[in-house]
Amino acid sequence: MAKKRITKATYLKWYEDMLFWRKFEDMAAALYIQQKIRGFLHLYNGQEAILAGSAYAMEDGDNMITAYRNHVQPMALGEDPRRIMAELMGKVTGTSRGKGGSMHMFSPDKGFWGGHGIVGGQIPLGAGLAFADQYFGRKNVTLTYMGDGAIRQGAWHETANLAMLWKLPVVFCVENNGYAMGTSVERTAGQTPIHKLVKAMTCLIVRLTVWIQSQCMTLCMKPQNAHVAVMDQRY
Ligand SMILES: Cc1ncc(C[n+]2csc(CCOP(=O)(O)OP(=O)(O)O)c2C)c(N)n1
Ligand SMILES: [Mg+2]
Repeated sequence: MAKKRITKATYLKWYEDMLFWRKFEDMAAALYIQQKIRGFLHLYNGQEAILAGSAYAMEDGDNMITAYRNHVQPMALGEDPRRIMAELMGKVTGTSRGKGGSMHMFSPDKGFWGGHGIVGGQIPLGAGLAFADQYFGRKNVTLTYMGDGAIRQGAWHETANLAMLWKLPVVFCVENNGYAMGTSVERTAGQTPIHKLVKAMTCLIVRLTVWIQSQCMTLCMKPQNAHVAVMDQRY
């Protein structure tokens, strides 16, 4: 990851991208109601600013992995939106040949490794991608996103500890929208806000904070593992 200049053109590009992603998902929601998209459909609406900013910090060869709100991430990394829509509609022309559906987008050639429905399941996988970079001497970073609910998972605690111990080049980004399904963070966390909890597991945080549409994005810029806790609100 690199430190990049943020100009007016950058803000406009972010706004354009976020608007496109929102419209894309609005369309997906309409198709879902018509039952043309089957199964689950978890939208990313309201959280787009996190992606716009953090994808901008990525460089060639960096990787990204997330949970099930995963329709727009591959687009941010250059995937054709038509392939995402095809996947949502179960078509063979989709990114997972129509077999994954809403929660399982994959575009490994673009550095996007899913798309995971098991809460917290992507966290050790993200550390694994980072381990591969370290092992093969590549100077890349893996962005690993998770919801606030995933912080309750043992997989997160084990992975955070190993990442810290082995100094893996992974950035854990906690997208704290205040709820895990219907359960509020206050009802499940001994420590709120969540960044106090993750701080204990953090090697290093270099922060660049940008405000877009009243949402705060915090980007990590150093190739060493770090935790970022971002407050957001789903629309
Ligand atoms: C291991 C596991 N337990 C339970 C579930 C059911 N479940 C689906 S979404 C969810 C809440 C996750 O909340 P959070 O991580 O905050 O993500 P958000 O939906 O807010 O983005 C739960 C418990 C699951 N998918 N996986
Ligand atoms: Mg949540």
